[in-house]
Amino acid sequence: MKIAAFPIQTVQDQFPILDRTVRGRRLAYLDNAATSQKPIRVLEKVDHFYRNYNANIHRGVHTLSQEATKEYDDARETVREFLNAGEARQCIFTKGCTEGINLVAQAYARPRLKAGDEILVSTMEHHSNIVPWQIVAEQTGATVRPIPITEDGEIDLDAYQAMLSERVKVVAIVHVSNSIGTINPVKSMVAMAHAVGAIAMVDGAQAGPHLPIDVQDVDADFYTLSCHKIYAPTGVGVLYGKTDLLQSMPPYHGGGDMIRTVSFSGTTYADIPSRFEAGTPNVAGVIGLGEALKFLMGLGRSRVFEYENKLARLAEVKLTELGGIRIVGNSKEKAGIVSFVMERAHPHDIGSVLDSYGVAIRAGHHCCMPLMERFNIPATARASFAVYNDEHDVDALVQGIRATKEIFG
Ligand code: 7TS
Repeated sequence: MKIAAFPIQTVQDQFPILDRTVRGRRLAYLDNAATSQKPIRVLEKVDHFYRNYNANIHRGVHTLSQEATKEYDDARETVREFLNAGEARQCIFTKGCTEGINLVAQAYARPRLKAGDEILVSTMEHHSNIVPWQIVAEQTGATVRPIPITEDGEIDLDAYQAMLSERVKVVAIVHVSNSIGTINPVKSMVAMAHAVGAIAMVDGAQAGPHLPIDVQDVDADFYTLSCHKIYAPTGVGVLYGKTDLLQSMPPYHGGGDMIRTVSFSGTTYADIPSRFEAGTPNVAGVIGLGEALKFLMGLGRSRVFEYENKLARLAEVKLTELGGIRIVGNSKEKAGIVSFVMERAHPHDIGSVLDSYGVAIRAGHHCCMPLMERFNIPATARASFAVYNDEHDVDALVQGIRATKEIFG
């Protein structure tokens, strides 16, 4: 299979980590759903910040602080463009996707939910889109109900429709499954939630790196990103929200930079986005994020999607040809993630053998225990693709699996 014209060599040249070897072999990094590697321009952007204008933001009148503030604010505009949000102030910087979801659960849902209300999440959610809802359910008396999925790993839309009622106040749904790669029909699912008066939050942790995203088209009330998976430094996330909802919400954390005035007779809060960014944020990370998103947008996100998808589907075909391997998750719409199990080897054994071939994958439940339970398996082996992967990585994966088969019979 010929992979569509994609400047793979130019892309790979931008990732210094690809020069290293692992156990004497070329590194085939296929654990991108856990975190991606970083291009030189992101490393240099962060390095340049610390060397030249390291300062706290929104505080100083001095030049360094002004320069840091400008770069930080510019990154927010880049995020707006990346998500096609209406306004930059709708994009809140968090420390990760997990924090974004907790913020919505505590600042949006907690004051509104009451006993009898329902929160719908799908069975394929990452724990970070289940547990924050269970916590707020315990606090308010609401109930969390799982939307079933089919054998192929798609959301059962008929079951979802049947679960929707006026009791449902929140629907929280993953855009792309981190475990099995399913791309969910979030636009129609959001519309269905709205039809019964619920709000909808989309967990875009795995969509960010792989798909073009348009939050206005999806009409999500909230949308979260995990930026270290999108070529940015660790410790940065984004929460997008509709302006009126964000403005109606109390702060999640209290502290510096999120207030208008503070007095012992009463404190007033800053407008969005500052209201939700208490304390010194991850200035370097956010500035690095701006650069990472420019890198990805520069490659063309539809082209990236097509390229990664071809690699992942090629891997599925080659792995299946080996025999004794079952792909978990066969949704019609899938992104660059391949999950599989082998008849004789546990995923952790697969991961260890692959490591000796220089291939990095993740083995485990991928923080999706209810999904594993649905498929009646303890774990899967997961290969997840990024812009710098190529057919050699697929071949290394297949070679390692062949070796695993030989060892485990
Ligand atoms: N939602 C999804 C769909 C995810 O895949 C992850 C992380 C998160 C939320 C949480 O993101 P964080 O950046 O706040 O941690 N997923 C994975 C993974 O699949 N392997 O390691 C982390």
